[in-house]
Amino acid sequence: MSTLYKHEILKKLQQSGEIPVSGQQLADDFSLSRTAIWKYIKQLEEEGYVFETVKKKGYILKSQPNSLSPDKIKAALETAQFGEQIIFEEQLPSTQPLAHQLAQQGAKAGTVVICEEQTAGRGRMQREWSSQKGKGIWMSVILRPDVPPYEAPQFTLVAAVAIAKAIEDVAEIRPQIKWPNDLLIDGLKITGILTELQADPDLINALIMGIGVNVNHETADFPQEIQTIATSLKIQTGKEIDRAVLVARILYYLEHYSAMYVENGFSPIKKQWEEYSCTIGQEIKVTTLREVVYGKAVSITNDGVLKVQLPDGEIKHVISADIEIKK
Ligand code: BTX
Repeated sequence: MSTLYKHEILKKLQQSGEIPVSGQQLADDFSLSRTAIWKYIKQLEEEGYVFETVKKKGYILKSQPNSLSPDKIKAALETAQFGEQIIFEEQLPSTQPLAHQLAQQGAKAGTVVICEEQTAGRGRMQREWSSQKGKGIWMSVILRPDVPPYEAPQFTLVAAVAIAKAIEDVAEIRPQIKWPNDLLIDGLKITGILTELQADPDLINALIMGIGVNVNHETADFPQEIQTIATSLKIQTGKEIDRAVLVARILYYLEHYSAMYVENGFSPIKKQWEEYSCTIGQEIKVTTLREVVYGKAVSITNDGVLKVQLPDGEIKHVISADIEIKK
């Protein structure tokens, strides 16, 4: 049986809401027999979907499993290409190495590696990223932008805008972006982004965009050492969020904004970035590989570089660093 038909049938039933869709209508829409439609419905039931069958009227989708199955993500997708290929695993050490491997083997732009649990999830500079089973979105997306390698860091900012917009749509809460790679709600970390590169000196072969979003955690689900710095969408909104729908929305905006970046550079996205930013105007501590400086974040440039005014008035351009916002 074709998975393509399965998620198209699912999409129809999702869109129809409380209005029943008849087996005959589905059969006509997809040029399948009614028996084939019935088999697809049974298969979906085995995966945890619950349907109400209304006599002589058809099926109503009553509930969906809060899983990250590719079928479910694809049923919610509204992209041209992103998410066409989804590699799903229950457990991985990290989604990044597998995505790197697939990119080297020629995987298309928009290929997604996603899992329910990471046992060795990582942040920048080999820091740990806690990736609790069934609670969050732990995924890597392969991008193949036609831009020079020195522009790679700007994709972190592009992704931050894409994820912020997706969270706002799906969870109805507005996150803030802390330059360069964190999304915060109420000052606590909800999302981390890890952008890694496969490149020749003047050509990007692939960008591996690692995205971690804390979705349905309770505070006690986080390891003790990050309970005071991390939060989840459920903690913040009081609602259980459908992770597959959020994945689909992130892919939608990631496709949109990364194409916009390749076409027109960062400047058209900068305004959106600034609207979500909690960094600009703040006194910050900047830690780079070489030094620690204090100053005021004054703006970001059209290239996504952070401009920091030091106490003596000098303006420092920061390309890559960790920052801490001083209260
Ligand atoms: P980062 O280096 O900016 O942040 C890592 C720091 O964040 C940790 O040192 C810890 O203090 C804190 N932290 C760890 N886990 C969490 C969490 N779940 N929520 C909030 N704070 C946390 C950020 O790096 C980039 C993270 C990317 C994660 C994705 S998940 C999919 C992909 N696979 C993979 O291994 N990493 C990426």
